[in-house]
Amino acid sequence: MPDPTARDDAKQRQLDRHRIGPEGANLTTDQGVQVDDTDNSLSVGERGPTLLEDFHFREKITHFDHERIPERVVHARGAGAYGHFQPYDASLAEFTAARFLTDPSVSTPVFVRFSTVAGSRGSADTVRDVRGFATKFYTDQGNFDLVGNNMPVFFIQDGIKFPDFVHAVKPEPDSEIPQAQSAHDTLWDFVRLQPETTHMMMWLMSDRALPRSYAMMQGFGVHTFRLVNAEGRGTFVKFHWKPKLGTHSMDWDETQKVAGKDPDFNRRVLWDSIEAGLYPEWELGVQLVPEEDEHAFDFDLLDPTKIIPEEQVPVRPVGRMVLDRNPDNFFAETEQVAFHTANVVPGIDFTNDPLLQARLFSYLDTQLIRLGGPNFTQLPVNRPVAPVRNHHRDGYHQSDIHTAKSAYHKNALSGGCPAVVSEGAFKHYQERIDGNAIRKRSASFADHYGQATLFWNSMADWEKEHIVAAFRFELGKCTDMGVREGVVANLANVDHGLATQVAEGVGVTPPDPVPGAGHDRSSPALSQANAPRDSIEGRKVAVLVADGVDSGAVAAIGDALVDGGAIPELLAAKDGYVQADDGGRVEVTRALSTMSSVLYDAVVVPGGARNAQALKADGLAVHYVAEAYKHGKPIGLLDAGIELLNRAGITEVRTAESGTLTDRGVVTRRGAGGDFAGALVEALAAHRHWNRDRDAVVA
Ligand code: HDD
Repeated sequence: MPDPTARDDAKQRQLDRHRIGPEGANLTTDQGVQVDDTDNSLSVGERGPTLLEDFHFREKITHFDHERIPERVVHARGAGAYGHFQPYDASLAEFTAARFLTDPSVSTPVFVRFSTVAGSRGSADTVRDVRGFATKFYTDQGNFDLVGNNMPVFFIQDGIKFPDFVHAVKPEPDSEIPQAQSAHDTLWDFVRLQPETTHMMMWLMSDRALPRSYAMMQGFGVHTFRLVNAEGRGTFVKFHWKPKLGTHSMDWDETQKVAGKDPDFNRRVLWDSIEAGLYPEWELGVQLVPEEDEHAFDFDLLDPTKIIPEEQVPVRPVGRMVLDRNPDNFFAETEQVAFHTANVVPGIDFTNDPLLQARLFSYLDTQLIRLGGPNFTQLPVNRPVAPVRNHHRDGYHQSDIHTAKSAYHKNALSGGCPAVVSEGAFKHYQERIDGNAIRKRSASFADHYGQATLFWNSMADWEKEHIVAAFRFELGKCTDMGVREGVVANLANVDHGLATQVAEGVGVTPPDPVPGAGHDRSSPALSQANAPRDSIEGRKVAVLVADGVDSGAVAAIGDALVDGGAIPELLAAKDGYVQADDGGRVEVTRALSTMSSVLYDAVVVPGGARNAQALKADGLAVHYVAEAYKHGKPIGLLDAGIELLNRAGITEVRTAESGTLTDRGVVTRRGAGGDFAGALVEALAAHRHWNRDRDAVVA
């Protein structure tokens, strides 16, 4: 059950003052005048022209006409939630003066918005894309925004290229095709001509671009930031979010189907899990680098196309974030929230990463037009809980009433207030800089391939297969053969085997090996194969039922799944109920036809001879099994239910003769032996089972 105490924080109390409900109210105009008819406009006679003096009509239509604001130029599609963050202890105080990171008694309210990058506001959630992971901490020292992504590097090194990159990835300008896709000529033309994109493209072609849910993806601040302690000493820092549920992804074929079956898939899962009290949770971690080690790496800390391998600098746990409240109004909160990398609090500062420096300009600038003027910080979702006092005045949508006569510093008329004080104020880090104005990238940013190779080397075999398949898909959609050739030639700098496999798939001559390219280093932390696999929380399981189903088995499986925090749903040919083998009724959650196997993490077929017979004869039920197999999902089958495997064309799997057996993530049981539910839970926690001949199955 949702924990109501979690919602009583300074931010929620502030928002309460703005929340308005309809209860017991009468309909009025915006001027508060009651309205007795909002269905008929005022006209001359029953069939005559409408009168201009109908102020209610005019106001209603005018307001409607102005309901839309520009969508975000990137990250337009998103979903958000409130929660709170709390540090584990005070150990970071040695490095930062930021109270919210160092006082374990302080729980800081947060608002998080997850997003895709390329698609429009109404585009599908499960496209191949980077996911935004932006967190606003409403700290008592002011707002701190950590505007990150679910991938730790970025496409470009200098923000001046950002408009070029975005123009390349967005739909092509003549036809506005394709929507929310990277598989088109202009993106890959940009990529082949900008080798600094290579490392990020490896991430984008990996399963990281297809997260199973927002609660199952990592977050990264990407840039190297700076922590500053009370004495003014700086330490370089990279921020990491690690999900409690582990980092898990979907299958590419599956995500494409989900985009049609449920375009709101990720948004819905986030919403539903919070409503169900299954609160998404992440651990904040930091990688710390002392300033004297700035040049101790074979890459530049200021280069946003590079990670610091976790094996080199471990991620130090700092605290925990839980999201426990959905917004009340999507537009007011999720759409109007405004994040900005420049929103920092004492104890956190910037570095000279040229991508970060560009962002420090861009976010405020874009918000001025998107939110219509300089007062968007007063919108409820954006308002800090720390007091705001300054001499900013006027502008569109000013909603504060400043009572002072003096709107300037220095003043004596208001007793010198608001006062400029040193104690508790933000003090910019005093870095000594000396140089000429110059348009030139540092030579220390020049290696575009070393970490792309590191990423490739770190992947499990199945992850490599998925990356090759993704490159083939994306380049296979490019109509310009020169684009395909250019990308493949570039990949030869990462790994010759990778380049060759991609080339063979897209009809391009495999490139010659590049002398000196590649190395044999790896970083196990980069592989999703090494993510924790000890929880089934939030997983959805389709239990297929028909008349004659073994109701005892249905109940036992349901209990085991619910105990672990999973969500079983009973699907039948029709809504309502089915007649169980013992004559009782089994309630159906939904009709098979309203859902799809791609909306579940596993499919289970309980026993019962009549049940199995009916499901075998139902092509849709059989398709659930076949498709789940194709997408690597656990399948559980009991007794007569096992027959569905054959019907689905799955022949390579060994099934139980008696007792329980798991093979390739398919759990079967005949008779009474073994712990079927336990084996199913284990297979579900493992997430996906790629050791199958998935291509042999028609689905
Ligand atoms: Fe950005 C939005 C993340 C580079 C300019 N960005 C935006 C959002 C996220 C990121 C998560 C959505 C925030 C929300 O939910 O409202 N952006 C990143 C990351 C980057 C990055 C992790 C590289 C490390 N961005 C980047 C550059 C520029 C921008 C280099 C421009 C020079 N980003 C913007 C923007 C957006 C934005 C145009 C669009 C809407 C907004 O800011 O408020 O200003």
